[in-house]
Amino acid sequence: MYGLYSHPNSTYSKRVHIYLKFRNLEYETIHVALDKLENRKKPFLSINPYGKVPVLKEGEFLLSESSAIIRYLEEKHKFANPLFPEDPKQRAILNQMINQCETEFCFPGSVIYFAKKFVPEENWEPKRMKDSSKRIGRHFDIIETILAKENYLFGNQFGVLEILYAPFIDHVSMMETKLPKPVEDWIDRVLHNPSVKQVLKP
Ligand SMILES: N[C@@H](CCC(=O)N[C@@H](CS)C(=O)NCC(=O)O)C(=O)O
Repeated sequence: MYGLYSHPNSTYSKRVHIYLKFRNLEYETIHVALDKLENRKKPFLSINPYGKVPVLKEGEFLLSESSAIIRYLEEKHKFANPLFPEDPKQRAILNQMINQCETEFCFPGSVIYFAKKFVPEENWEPKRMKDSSKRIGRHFDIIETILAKENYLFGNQFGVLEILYAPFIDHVSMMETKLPKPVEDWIDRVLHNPSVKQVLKP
């Protein structure tokens, strides 16, 4: 059975929980008390020297980075309906979109989320936060061109991108960005997916 080092408020961990539920893979959650900085100390630092969750455990094998974990499990299990296409060009496009999800949405989103959730307002960096909102707005305008025609971002079905976006779009109202209607409808569809709901709205 898999183990998943995780914390209930960790957006990146939630991605892997959603994936494991989506694939009905059996696993146990290993709680890491981020609030007590357990992740910054031994023994957790020998599990992930970067001190971050999630980390997948399979016997002696340890793997961090949410998207790498999902990719590994997908490749290992060879499901009948794989989330990564065989065709190298299609696969490359999906990997490109995964990177854009991280850099153009999750990273600027985390800047805003972290400030609003954990930093007193007098210590916010308004310019950085405004630039982050703008960057997210530009990203939404770009993905709108896909979502105006399709229900999901890749291959017109719920997939790895939706799993990676889900815990972050759950906080989209914090990001002070105008949502194009197709993006708003997509967010609604993603947040109503049964595996997503199981993790985000248990
Ligand atoms: N790129 C990593 C990011 C993981 C990450 O930033 N995890 C956060 C929780 S959401 C964490 O463990 N933070 C603890 C810390 O940085 O001290 C991934 O995709 O898994």
